[in-house]
Amino acid sequence: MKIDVLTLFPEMFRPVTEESILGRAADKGILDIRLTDIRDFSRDKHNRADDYPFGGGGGMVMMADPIFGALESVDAKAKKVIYMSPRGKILDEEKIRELAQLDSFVILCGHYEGVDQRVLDYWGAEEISIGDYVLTGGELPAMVLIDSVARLIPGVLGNEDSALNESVYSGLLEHPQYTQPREYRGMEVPEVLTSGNHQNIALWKLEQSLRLTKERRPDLYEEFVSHRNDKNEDGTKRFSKAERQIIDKV
Ligand code: 4FD
Repeated sequence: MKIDVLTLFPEMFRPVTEESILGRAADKGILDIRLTDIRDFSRDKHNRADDYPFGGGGGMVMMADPIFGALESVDAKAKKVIYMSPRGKILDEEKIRELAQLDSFVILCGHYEGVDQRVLDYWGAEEISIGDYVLTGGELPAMVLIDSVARLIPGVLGNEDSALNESVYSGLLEHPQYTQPREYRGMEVPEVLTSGNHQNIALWKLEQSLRLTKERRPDLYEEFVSHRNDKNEDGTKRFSKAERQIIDKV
């Protein structure tokens, strides 16, 4: 997957895109993140990329021309253009899965009070928000988007931390996790997890996920429970008798 990022601060992305899991994906050739400095496309004698807003109101607005130049340089007419913005639709797992299917897309990062509206209108930009709060720029939201999409691309995560692991009981919060040592400062790991009984372990995880979801996210819990009798594609039941007993108990 190729992702073009248009920003006034390309250096912000290097540590995130070159380190750890995303860096390894780049080395493997699975992920190609290209950084474009919008300022390189300024034709102003002082390399300006922003100006005062028409109509007043304070702050600065990123000018259309450098952004048009940057978008043309990455052949954005043929691609989906995403604009990180507090006005956008809030990012969720459904949108992340949709983007993970694409071969390429472009992310535009705004700063100050955002970009000239004509950029968004002309390029048909899709506005995406990572939550109801305002940041000084779209760079951190872009990194959140990139990370969330990248981990769904086959080969990016090792088998160990595969995204598939989560989809088993998707729609529920994750159960608690433990690792060595079995006892730490008097606190024991739940015995079932060290029992070697994989059926009991799976049921324990389901029960923990259900309890946590009921307490913290009653909306997700109600949605999950309403599907307790669903069938799989092949007509078999989605949940075993033991699983349905747990669901009814919680
Ligand atoms: N919640 C988000 C995105 C960008 C941002 C900006 C208009 C400010 C938060 C357009 C105003 C962009 C988000 C830059 N803050 N700040 O996803």
